[in-house]
Amino acid sequence: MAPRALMKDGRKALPSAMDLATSIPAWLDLPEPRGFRPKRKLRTVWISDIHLGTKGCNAALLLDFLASIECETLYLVGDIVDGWRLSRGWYWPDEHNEVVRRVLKMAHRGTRVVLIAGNHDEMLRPYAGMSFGGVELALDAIHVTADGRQLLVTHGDGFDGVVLYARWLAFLGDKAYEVLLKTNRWVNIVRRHFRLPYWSLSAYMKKRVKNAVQFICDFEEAVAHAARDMGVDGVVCGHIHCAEIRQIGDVTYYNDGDWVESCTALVEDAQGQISIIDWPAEIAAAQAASGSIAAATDESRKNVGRKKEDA
Ligand SMILES: [Mn+2]
Repeated sequence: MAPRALMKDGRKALPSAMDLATSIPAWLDLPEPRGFRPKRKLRTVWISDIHLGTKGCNAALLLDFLASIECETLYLVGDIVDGWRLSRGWYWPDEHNEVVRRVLKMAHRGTRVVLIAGNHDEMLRPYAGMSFGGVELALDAIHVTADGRQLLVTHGDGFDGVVLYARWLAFLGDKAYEVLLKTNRWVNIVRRHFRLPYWSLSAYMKKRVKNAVQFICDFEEAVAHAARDMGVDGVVCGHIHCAEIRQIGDVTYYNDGDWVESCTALVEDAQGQISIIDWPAEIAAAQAASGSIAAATDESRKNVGRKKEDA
C-alpha cells in the first residue's frame, strides 16, 4: 500500500517502479464495479425449453447467461412458458418475471426476438404471425446464417409420432413418414378435444430410459429428414432437452438443449459459425481461471518480496 502512504504525506513524488509493481496486484484484488461485465457479441442466440412456471426451470442461470450476451436475433424455440403446468396450478416466482422482463428489454433495445411455440406453450399457436411487446410469435421460422445457409427453426414436437414408429419407417418409406407427421397433429387435436395433455416424446422417453439413446437418435434423424425435404441446409430445434450439433447426410442438425437440466444455448458468431454454450461449464471454467489469477498474483507478491530481500 505504498502509493497510499505517499498520498497521506501530501508529497508529490511519483511512486517508484517497485511501488507500482506491488500496487498492481492490490488493484487486481478490487471487486469489479457492480454490473460490469463485457458482453459477448453474437449474431444469433437460440434457447428453448425454459419451462417458466415450473419448479424445474433454472431461471437464475438463464438470467446470468442473458446478462452476458448481446445479439442481433434471439430465437425462443418453444416450451418457454409451461402452459400445461400452469393450468394445473399457478407457480410464478419473481425470477420467472425477471426472465420475461429481460427478454422484453432485449427486444426494446433492438434485438429481434422470435418466439416459436412448442407443445407446452401451444396455447400461443393461434397468435402466430402477431407481435407482442416487440416479440414476434411464429410456428416456425427460416434463419439465414451469416455465411448464407438456410436453417429451419422449429420446436420439434411435430416429430414425436414419427419417432415412435421410426423403426418401421425404413420399411414403409417416405409416404408413411408424411402420414405419421399428419397423424401426430391429429392425435393431439383429438387429445385436446378430450382435455388430455399433449402427448410428448420426452415424457415418454423418461419412462423408457433404456431406449432413450435410440429415441434421441431417431428424433434427430426424423427432424433432419424433414429439413432435407424442405430443401434447407440445416434445422435448429429443441424439445428433447439434449443439445447437439451433428451432420446427418447433407443436413446439419442443431439442438439448443434446455434450461431445466443442461442449461445450454446455441449461438452464431459474425462469421456464421454456430456452437453450443454449456453455461454451467462456462461458469466453472471462469471460476477456475479467476482462481488461477489469484494464485498467480500471490506468486508475484512472493517474488516481489524475495526481490526486496535480495536487495
Ligand atoms: Mn417440447
